Amino acid sequence: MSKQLRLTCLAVIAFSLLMAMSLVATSSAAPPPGDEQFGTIADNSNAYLNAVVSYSVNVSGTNYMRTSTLMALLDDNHDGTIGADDDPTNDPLVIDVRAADAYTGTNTTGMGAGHIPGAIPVTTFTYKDIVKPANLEYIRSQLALHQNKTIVLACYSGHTDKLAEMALGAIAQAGYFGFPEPTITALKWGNLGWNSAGEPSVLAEVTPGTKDIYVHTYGMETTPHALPAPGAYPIINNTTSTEPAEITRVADDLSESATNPPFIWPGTGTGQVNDTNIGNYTVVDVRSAADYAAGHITGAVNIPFQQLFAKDPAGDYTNLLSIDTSKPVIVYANGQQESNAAVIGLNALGIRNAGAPDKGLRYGLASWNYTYGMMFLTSEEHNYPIVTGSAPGGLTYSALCSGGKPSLSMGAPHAYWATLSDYSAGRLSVDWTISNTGSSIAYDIAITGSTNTNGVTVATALPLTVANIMSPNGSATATLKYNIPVGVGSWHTIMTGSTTDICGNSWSLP
Ligand SMILES: [Ca+2]
Ligand SMILES: [Ca+2]
Repeated sequence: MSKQLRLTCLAVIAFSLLMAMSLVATSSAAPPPGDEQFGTIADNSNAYLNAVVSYSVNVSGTNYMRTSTLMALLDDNHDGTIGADDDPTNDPLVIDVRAADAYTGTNTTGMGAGHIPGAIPVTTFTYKDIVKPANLEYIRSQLALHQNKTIVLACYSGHTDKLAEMALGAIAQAGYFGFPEPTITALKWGNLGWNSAGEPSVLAEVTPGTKDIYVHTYGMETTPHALPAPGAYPIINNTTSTEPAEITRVADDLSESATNPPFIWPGTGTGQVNDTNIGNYTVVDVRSAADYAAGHITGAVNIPFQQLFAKDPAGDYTNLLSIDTSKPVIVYANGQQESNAAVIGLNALGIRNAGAPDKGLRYGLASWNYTYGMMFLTSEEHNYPIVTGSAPGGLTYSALCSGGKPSLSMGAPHAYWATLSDYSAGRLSVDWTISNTGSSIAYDIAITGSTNTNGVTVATALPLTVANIMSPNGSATATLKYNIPVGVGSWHTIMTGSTTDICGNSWSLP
């Protein structure tokens, strides 16, 4: 067992000022031009999809880690068990993004008999929650134990972990975890590839060499289709934060729908896609140009996913804007993994039909026409060790956190009466600019208290969260309201705040 290093700090940022009250005309903030958040999200999505990783890359260029590679890292002495005689220093951080009963092993009906030894669950469970602040805090605290860790996300069968991977990868590219950025990848075929004991019947092999889901032979063609003329930029105004990581985080978080999963099955059932209704959809093939030329779903356009979020030489996101969103959008690749990497980013950017989120083709091209695409191979299935129970594993390394620290400063107050009723009640609004003047990223920035002279009190409930993340030199605005007694024209105020650093250390200010 290791003990995490705890730092204590007493940075004095008490400040005093003489504030003159004045009546300021106010108006609501102007909407953003429209493509500022769009560009931030697209650029970080693009950076992630083009990031070089050191593990396996499949035929379409999508990164993942094979279960045999993970086992070799965990079972260093190759004795078939993962134990004290293995070397923990090269272990990746495995994050299980399945439901709680699958992690604990109480779900025995499917791929839910337990988890990979050492894997940690997301705290609120399932892939959709990966970029919630609580989970990011948890992952950050685990990474802080060893900042060079590779993150390996593991779901049931290797599909939803690619959704989580894209969301997590894009905000990591935006600087959420600080530097160095962790390498993030997903486990090929998920827990099914790790231990296939709970393989669902839908994946059972009926015809040798095939699986049940691959029985369709829907239409394919080799005729290329040109992209239509680009449309307008969607307006994205999800957050008032100007932090690239927070803008990306919120957009990726909002792109997940609890009731409308981002995939569509090939078939003739309700809500499924097949030969006869494929024309009702915009179909985007995100494989390579060579794969597309060799055969693609009838009517599909081709944008390789490495180019999907990229700018053209003129600085426009022409590929993204060329996706026809007048119809629901289906994205596919050889397997579902590759298309899922794109689906989250597209939905986050609002490149989607107004009535439906973009969806990946379930199990990829192989389930549309089993003579194409990437089959689930029996050789990918293993029966590696699993453990049950709810106690998270996680890393057991000595604390390696060192280096810079965040520091908060406050300034440039702007005082105004927000409303007529505030004016009548003597409730003054003050916008504070809160900056990180330290040398590392500040997290969970909050105003925790305020003392004031001349009978002035704070009307806003404290603590007040200012931001989830703030880069060095970054800043955010927080508005506090003050009760001003009649006759008071100025007062002194002192505020206290708190933040945490990359290592999870808490800092109180002053
Ligand atoms: Ca190891
Ligand atoms: Ca071993």
